[in-house]
Amino acid sequence: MAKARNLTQKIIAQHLVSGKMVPGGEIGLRIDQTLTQDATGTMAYLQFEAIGIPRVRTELSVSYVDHNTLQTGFRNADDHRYLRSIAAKYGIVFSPAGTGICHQLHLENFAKPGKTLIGSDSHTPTAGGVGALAIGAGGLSVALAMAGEPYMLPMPKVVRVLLTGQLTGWASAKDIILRLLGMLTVKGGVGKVMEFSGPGVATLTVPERATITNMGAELGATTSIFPSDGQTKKFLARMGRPEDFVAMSADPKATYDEEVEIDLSALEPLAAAPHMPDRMVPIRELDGMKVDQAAIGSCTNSSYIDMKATAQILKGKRINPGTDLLIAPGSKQVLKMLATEGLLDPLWDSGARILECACGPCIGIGGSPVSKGVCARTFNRNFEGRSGTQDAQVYLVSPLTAVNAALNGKFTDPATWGEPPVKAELPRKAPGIRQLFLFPPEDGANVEILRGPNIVALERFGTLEATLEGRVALKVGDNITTDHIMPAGAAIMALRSNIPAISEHVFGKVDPEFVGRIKNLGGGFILGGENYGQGSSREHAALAPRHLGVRAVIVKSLARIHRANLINFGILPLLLADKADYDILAQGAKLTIPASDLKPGKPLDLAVEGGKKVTVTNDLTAKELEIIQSGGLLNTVRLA
Ligand code: MIC
Ligand code: SF4
Repeated sequence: MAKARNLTQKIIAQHLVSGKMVPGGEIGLRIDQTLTQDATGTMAYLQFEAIGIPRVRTELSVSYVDHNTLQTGFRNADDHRYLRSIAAKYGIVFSPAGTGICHQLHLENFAKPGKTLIGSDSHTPTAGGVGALAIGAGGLSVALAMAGEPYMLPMPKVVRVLLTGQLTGWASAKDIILRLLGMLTVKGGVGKVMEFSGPGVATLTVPERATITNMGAELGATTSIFPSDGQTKKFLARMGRPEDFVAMSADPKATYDEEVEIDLSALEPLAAAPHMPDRMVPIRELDGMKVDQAAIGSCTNSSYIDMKATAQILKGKRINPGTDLLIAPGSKQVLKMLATEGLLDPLWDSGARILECACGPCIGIGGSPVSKGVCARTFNRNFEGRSGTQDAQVYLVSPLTAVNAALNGKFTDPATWGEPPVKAELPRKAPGIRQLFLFPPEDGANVEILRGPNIVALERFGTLEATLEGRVALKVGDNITTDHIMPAGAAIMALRSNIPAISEHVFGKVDPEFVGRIKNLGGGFILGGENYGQGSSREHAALAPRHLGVRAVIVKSLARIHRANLINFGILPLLLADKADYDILAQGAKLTIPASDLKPGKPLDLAVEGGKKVTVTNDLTAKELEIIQSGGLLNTVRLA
C-alpha cells in the first residue's frame, strides 16, 4: 500500500525531478507556473534573455506590473515597456500597471490547486490559499524555471498547523498569522512548509486563507498551504473558473515533522509592533495610543472581503479628523465588485483616500506617514523605514482593527467596538477582468524588444579565485532584512534594472559610508548574525553587493531566498562554526579565505590578521559550490 502523505509531500512527489524527499536533502521540482512583478521582473527577463531560448517552457508564466507604478520620470515607464515587449516575444501573459497586485491577481485568475508556482516575489505563497505549492524565489531562479529547468531547493520539513475552533468577534484571518508569528518568530519557518489542517480550516474562505499563506513568508517558511476543499471549489466557481478545481488534501494517516495548534475561538485582535512582524501584541494593550495613519491594502489584505468589511464599518461615518486612511483594493476585480455593490460611496464619504490597485505605501511608494507617525497598516512588513518615513512606528493589523483605529483616531480596546460586521461572501458571479491581461501571440519571433536607457546590460562575473583576501567591510546584527541591504522606496526602486546605479544605495540606511568604504577596499566581506537576508526576495540584495566586490558573507544563519540569491551571483554563504566567533571578529578585520579548499558541508579555517583563526562551515551542495566557483548561476546555463 502506498505510504500516507501530507499535501505538501503529495504535490512534491508529483513534481519531483531529482532527489529524495528526505528533509534537508536537495530536490528538483518541475515548475508549472511562474510569476514576476516589475521590480524584480526586469532583471529576471534580462537573465532569461541571456539563457537564450525562444519561448517559455512552463504551462503558464505571468508578468505583473504592480510595484513601480508611480513612474516619476522615464525609468519605470521604460521598464514596463520592456516587460510588455518581452512578454509578447516569449509567450508570457502581461498584466499592465493598475490591474492589481500580482498575488491578488494570480489568486483570482490563475492559481490552481496541486500546481507548482514560483514567483520573483517573497509573497508568492499567497496562492497556497487555493492549494498550490507556491514558492518565492530570486529572479534568476524564476528565469531558469521559465526555461524549463527544475527548481532546486532543500526538501522542507512539513509542519502541521492544526486549526481548531472558529473565529469569533473581531478576530480575523490576519490575527491567525500574527499569532503564529508570535509563536514561531521570523525565523521559525526556515526550511519548513506550513500545512494547515484540522476542523478550523473549513471555516475559512479562500481570501482568508490567502491572507495567512501570504504572511507565512514572514516566518521565513518555504511556503504555506491549505487543502483544496469545498471552500476552494466555491471560490474558483465564483471567479468564473470552476474547471480549475480539484480536491486535494493530506491522506488521513499522513504524518508531519512538527505540529503546532491554534484555537481560533481563543483569538483576539492582534498587532505586530514596530519593527518586526513577529512582535505580537494584543490590540487591547495598545488602548489609547494615537494613530496618525491607517492603511488597508497590500497583497495580505486587499481582497473583496477585506474591503467589504471596511465599507460596512465606515458606512455613514466620518474618520477621525486627526487620522489619514488610505485604501488600496488589490485588483480591478475587487474594485469593480465594490463599485457594483455601492460600496465605494461609504469609503469615499468617510474621508478615506482610494489609491490605485498596486503595492504603493506597502513598499514606500507614496503614502508615507508623518514624522514619528504611528500607523495601523494591514500590510505584512513593518521593517524600520520601509514606509518611507525613517522614524515611523508601523503596527501590522487586520482591516477590522485598522478601520476602527481610523474612526477613533487611536487604538482602542476591541471590547468597545460593538458588533462586528457579518463575514462577507464573494458575489455569486464576480465580474471578469480577463480582457485586461495581454495574452501573447502564438509566435513572438518578430516582436521587437524595446529597451530604454535605464536598462543596463548584465555584468558577467568572474570565477572564484583560489584564495580570497579582504576585510570585513561591514558588521551587522541579527535579522538583517533585504530592505536593510538594498532599500526600497520609489527613488531607489526606479533603478532596479540598472545595477551600477542601484549599487550606490547598498546598506545606505544602515551605514551611509559603506559604499565608499567597500569601493576603497576594492571589495570585501560582510559579517552578520542570525537570519541574515530575511524578507523580500529581491536578488538586488546579492547582485548589487557582488557588483561592489562583496565575495563572501559570514553569518550565524541565513534566510532561504537570500541564501539562494547569494549562490546565484557567486557570493560565498559561510556559516560561523562557533557562533561566539561573531564577537571576536570586528569590522575592518583582515581575513584570508582559502576558497579552493572549500568542500560541501565541511569546516574551513579562515586566517584572521594577527594570527588568529576562525572556523566556518557551509551547507552547500556540490552543485551549489560549482555555481559559485563558476561566478554564478548564469555562467553555468548561458546559451546567448
Ligand atoms: C516586498 O514586499 O518587499 C517586495 C517589494 O514585494 C519584494 C520584492 C522586491 O523587492 O521587488 C518581495 O517581497 O519579494
Ligand atoms: Fe507588493 Fe507589499 Fe505585497 Fe510586496 S508585500 S508584493 S510590496 S503589496
